[in-house]
Amino acid sequence: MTIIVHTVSGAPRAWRVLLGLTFKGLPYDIRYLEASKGEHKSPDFLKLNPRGTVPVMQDGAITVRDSVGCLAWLDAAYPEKPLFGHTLTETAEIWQTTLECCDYLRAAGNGLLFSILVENKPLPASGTDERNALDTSARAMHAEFSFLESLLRGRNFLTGNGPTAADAVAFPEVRLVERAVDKKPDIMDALGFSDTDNHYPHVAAWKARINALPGYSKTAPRHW
Ligand SMILES: N[C@@H](CCC(=O)N[C@@H](CS)C(=O)NCC(=O)O)C(=O)O
Repeated sequence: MTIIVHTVSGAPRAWRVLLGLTFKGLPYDIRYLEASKGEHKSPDFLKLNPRGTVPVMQDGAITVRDSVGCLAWLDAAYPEKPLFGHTLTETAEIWQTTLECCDYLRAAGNGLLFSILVENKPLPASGTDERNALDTSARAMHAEFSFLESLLRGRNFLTGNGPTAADAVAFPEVRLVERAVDKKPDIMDALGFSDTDNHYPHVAAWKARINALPGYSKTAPRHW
């Protein structure tokens, strides 16, 4: 039976699961929900996930919600090409990096990008409380990019030479920053994000490596 992933196109947390499936080389189908029509809040979808969020993954009779829950379940169900490592040492590093990215990288992204991409607000004037808060968020995101850059020195992926759950979680968060640079170049430039590939060359090479993986293009948001 083919694994089904319910998502909304461009949803970074659901993208994590699509990447995990791709890293493991497992076949899957995508069911796209239209967020603008509220399909992720429909009674039928709420039966699968009462929170009305994506991803939701189904494999036969099993339904799993929450992106990291899905990644962990995939390793339990399909142990080949593990996303969480072969050895206890690898597993420790992958889990800690995965959860650090879930906490700190995602929080930095929310702080930086909500007003820019979701609320569509202009850059607040210098010296205002709103601008100070955005500058603080930008510094937090630069710190997270520097953290990823340091992990990637001398390695192809965040925790070693093959892609793992940590890469599946971090990559969509990083691509979301890149999307903001594409959509709002002036604002992102003012916040120091115009030239991230030169500032963070290991992150840039890592992104290119993930882009080049077989099956990557099926995971990529349709409208980005
Ligand atoms: N912790 C959850 C978060 C899921 C989540 O926030 N999904 C977003 C898309 S990336 C969503 O469905 N948002 C719609 C909403 O909250 O109504 C996970 O990792 O799966």
